[in-house]
Amino acid sequence: MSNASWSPPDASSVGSTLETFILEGMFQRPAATGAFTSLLNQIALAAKIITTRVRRAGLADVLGYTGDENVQGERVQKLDVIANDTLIASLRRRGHCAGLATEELVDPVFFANATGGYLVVADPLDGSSNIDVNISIGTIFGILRYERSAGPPTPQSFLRAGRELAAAGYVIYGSSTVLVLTTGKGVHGFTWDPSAGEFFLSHENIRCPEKGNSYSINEGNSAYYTEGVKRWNAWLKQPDKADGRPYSHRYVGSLVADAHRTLMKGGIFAYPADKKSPRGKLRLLYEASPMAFIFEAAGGKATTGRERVLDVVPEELHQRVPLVIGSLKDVEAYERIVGEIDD
Ligand code: AFP
Repeated sequence: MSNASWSPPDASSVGSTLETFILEGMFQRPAATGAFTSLLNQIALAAKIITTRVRRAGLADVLGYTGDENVQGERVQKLDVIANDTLIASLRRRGHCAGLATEELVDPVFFANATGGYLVVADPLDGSSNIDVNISIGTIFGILRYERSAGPPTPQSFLRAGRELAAAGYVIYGSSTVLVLTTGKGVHGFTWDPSAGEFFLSHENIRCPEKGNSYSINEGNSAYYTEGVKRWNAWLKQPDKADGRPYSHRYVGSLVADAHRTLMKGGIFAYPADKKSPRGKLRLLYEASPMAFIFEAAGGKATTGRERVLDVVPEELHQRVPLVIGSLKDVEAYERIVGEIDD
């Protein structure tokens, strides 16, 4: 069926590129040196290279496992290594990034020649187990300021609560490649145009709807749920027309994909602590904190079930944490129902 109100976009109009958008933001702050803009551009460059590799994965002998295990004890995919190496190579340039900690590295890498005051945390390729079956995967990152007068950074320099992030974002390699970015005020999405070789602003000022109608959790773990999570899970499925229940269930198993849908359409994503993973499964530094930062900046909410995710101070680099993110009202309902039972 044709849509009579649609007309083709003006072929002469050129949208704002990611670089222009960042630069314009910088010019509004006269004291800015350009280092932050340049660092974001290096992350965008890594995203461009990774998306190209992901798109050609079936043709370039980069699918499958390397035979190694990462620090989490998970089997490493070849694309995990490529994404990790790409981030290191990109951030090493220009000297703005003093150190990088990722899910794939036992210890952070430090860039000895760097003069800039930023540290980056990242999950270079989130959702690896979905790579071979063409399901959306992504890159998650967070940027921390580092005071150079404190001396060279150490692994402890990364152990900071998410509320201290200067910026966070993710790239989703899905039906299109979209980079979502925030510096804490306003969340913006940029879509990769392969013909122009640029990310263009496509989703300005993303707001997470106040309430949604879908929930996202690994239901296969339900035997391990705490009593509180079981009660919440059952509540979501109880019909209540006025409240929009039952909610639909959506679960991809790539955090970036589940979070992106939740951010855009509303609803809730939960990977709670359970009897199998008493501290949760997702990593605080590389997954939970950046996502929590993005959701809060978009008007949503992020909790461990007991406290605000952005207030959790990491004790170790690869620490795991329960993560519940989504629409404000949906996360509040989770806290209320799960909080009724002390388990
Ligand atoms: P992989 O990178 O090993 O695929 O893990 C993905 C992930 O860290 C996160 O992206 C998902 O939300 C979560 O794990 C899925 O975990 P389950 O397979 O236990 O549901």
